Amino acid sequence: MAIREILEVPDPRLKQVSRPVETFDDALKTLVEDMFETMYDAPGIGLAAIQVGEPLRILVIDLQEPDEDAPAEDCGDHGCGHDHRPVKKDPRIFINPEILDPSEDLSVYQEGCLSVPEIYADVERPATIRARWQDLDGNTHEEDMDGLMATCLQHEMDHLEGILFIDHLSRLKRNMALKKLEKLRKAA
Ligand code: GNR
Ligand code: NI
Repeated sequence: MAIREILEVPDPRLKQVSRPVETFDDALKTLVEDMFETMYDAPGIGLAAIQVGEPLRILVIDLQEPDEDAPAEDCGDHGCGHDHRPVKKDPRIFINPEILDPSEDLSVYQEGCLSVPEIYADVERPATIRARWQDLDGNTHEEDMDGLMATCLQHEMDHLEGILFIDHLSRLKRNMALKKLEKLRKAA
């Protein structure tokens, strides 16, 4: 297992169209493990293989939402007043994913991207989708998705086509975001 370097804009590799996975072998399992390790370390809720430089149609997602069944953990002495509910671990793997019948109604979500660090902007996408994908053994699955899962899967699927969330913004807003990122980098 290894944490891999995450490519950032304006790396031209992020614009590549990724190719389908054809061999479901141990090398694929190792890449998926590395992707999870890289995503959790970042931390992020999703990652496409091209973000670690592999132009293959592979996504990993873990929304890391609070576990509603678990009791809130005691803050102990530090008494910060936050609800320290443990997150529910839900690692999901999507190989050669497709989107079927996206809804006409849209939902807006403030998105971010590990390849466009520290920039956040509202993006409108179909609110619900049906997804089809393969698992590590090559078996096919289908599922209806909504909420953050639908948003995140569409964000990740965009990466497979070389599209970033800032490409959904007006040219003005995209240029403003890229300028801000440049400025943040210079300050660092
Ligand atoms: O960590 C991430 N958060 C996020 C928030 C809203 C919509 C999409 C995402 S995905 C992003 C990780 C990432 O860049 N995946 O490609
Ligand atoms: Ni992203």
